[in-house]
Amino acid sequence: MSTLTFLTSSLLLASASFALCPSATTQQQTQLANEAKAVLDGNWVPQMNSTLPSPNLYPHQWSWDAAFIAIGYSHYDTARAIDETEALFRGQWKNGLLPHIVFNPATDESYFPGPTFWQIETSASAPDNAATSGIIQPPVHAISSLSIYKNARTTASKKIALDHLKTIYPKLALWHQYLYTERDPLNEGLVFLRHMWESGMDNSPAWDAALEAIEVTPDMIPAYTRVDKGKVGHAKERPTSFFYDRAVYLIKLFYDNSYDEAAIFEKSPFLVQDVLFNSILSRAGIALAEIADILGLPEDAQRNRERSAKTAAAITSKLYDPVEKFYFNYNMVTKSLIPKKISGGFGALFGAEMDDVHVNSLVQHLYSPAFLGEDLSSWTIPSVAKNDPGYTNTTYWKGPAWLNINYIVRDGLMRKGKSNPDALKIGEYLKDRSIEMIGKVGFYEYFNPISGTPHGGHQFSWSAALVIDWICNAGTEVPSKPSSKDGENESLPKSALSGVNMLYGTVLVGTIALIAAVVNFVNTDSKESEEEKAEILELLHAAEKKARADATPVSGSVHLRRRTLGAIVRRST
Ligand code: 9WN
Repeated sequence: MSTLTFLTSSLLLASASFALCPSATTQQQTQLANEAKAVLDGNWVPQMNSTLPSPNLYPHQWSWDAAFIAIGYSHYDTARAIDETEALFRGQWKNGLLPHIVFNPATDESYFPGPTFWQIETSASAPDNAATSGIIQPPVHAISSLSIYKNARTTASKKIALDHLKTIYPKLALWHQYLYTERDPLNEGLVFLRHMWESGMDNSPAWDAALEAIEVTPDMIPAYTRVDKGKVGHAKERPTSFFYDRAVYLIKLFYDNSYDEAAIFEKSPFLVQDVLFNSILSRAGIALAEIADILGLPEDAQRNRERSAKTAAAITSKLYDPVEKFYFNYNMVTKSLIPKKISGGFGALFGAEMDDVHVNSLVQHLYSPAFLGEDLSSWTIPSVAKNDPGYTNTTYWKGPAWLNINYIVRDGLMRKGKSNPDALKIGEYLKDRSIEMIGKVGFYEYFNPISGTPHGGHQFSWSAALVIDWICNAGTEVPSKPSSKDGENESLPKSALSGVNMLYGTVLVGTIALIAAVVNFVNTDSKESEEEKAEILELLHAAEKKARADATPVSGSVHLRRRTLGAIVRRST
């Protein structure tokens, strides 16, 4: 690397650290994006090279969390987005299984089930140098790696993102290969899940009937102690002991069978095909094909597209119920659809093959009182239909709204609803209302869908990451007052706004100093091409523009900074 290239890289990366969300159109958006950034940066654990989902509840790295988190980082710190992804893949099993948790050895005991409980050493496929769980989560990863590449804004970050694609592609391909071979024994294009946690929507009422069919007595499972209940506001918001007993029962079944997928498929009482998981897989397959194209691997790209299309078609042919006009999960043990209307059903919009009738049937469901209401009175999509007997406002995946689901459904509505104005309207609504809610109450894990009040873990990373993605990708209005139509007595707490703008200003000053140093260098190094110099100068102009836009009254030195930047740019042109 030449000296100038090195300096250019430093400059580009440094400038990226303050140029968060150039597309933000209001001061409120800029502030919220900066607060979100502070959440992610606060949850970053350098020793693990990864980010905690939430500091009080989840002390390790989780799989789909890491993918959403990397999407957030991709807008301001390409290197960290890559670190996050690569840390997760260090836990990948030899057969391609990407575990739902990669454990942080420093905090082994603060989460149940911890690393020893999984007994992954019973499998010949377990990784040699990482402590992990033995189950999976939705495969958002190819989507996030592609986002890292697409969102890289500078030449230097684009280069490291391309290197990342080269490194990660074989691992992603192995991950998808595992899903399509080990988890699709009937070759339907639909993978099966063997644990509720694999869905990411852990205690959804969709699993209640399957769990009730599993007889568990204390002598059948190892003794265990939960640590989650004392860590949230109300223990009743967490899953029940009935649920945990069955979660543990299944883990024991896995290690008793050395994590052999064929044996588990034969013996497990819990085997489901999940709409959301498969829909994400289908979309991730397209992302994987795009990555293969970027890397010049047309045959791989073709194979990924074909597999993705098969999954997309199978979701609609097997999981769409034309009578209920909804997408349902499928119980492979009872060989029947699970007639529970949950938010994951709308996940079909993200990756299933649909015609206008399917899209419209989901849009009508969203407008129904069971979900958002005709007047769109709910804050965001509840995780379960409000008229389901298993619905509650505050218990985890039994009713509360989760930001990642709203993000996925919103994306699907905008893509699949191009000729359906109602779909586009709800899509916009979901984004605006989610941002409004977070701006008001903070970056929590889940939310009462009726009142918008926050629950579960606080400083929740994917809530922060996805807000960054929304604001950086489009620039959404953040109304100052929520137009809540509370259906309950809960009231919205004030947002815990932080002083990130101060920090922001400090970073800006440091960056300007670096810019000055580089400009001096550019002017004296005649060996470098005019093209490279032009690139740096273009960056300087962009940096000045950005600094002007971002300058806020919190700092008294704004005018000085503007003058300094102006002088630097003039001197160099
Ligand atoms: C079990 C980390 C994870 C999320 C899941 C969410 C919750 C864990 C738990 O937290 O699950 O994996 O202990 O409840 O349900 O989607 O990935 O944020």
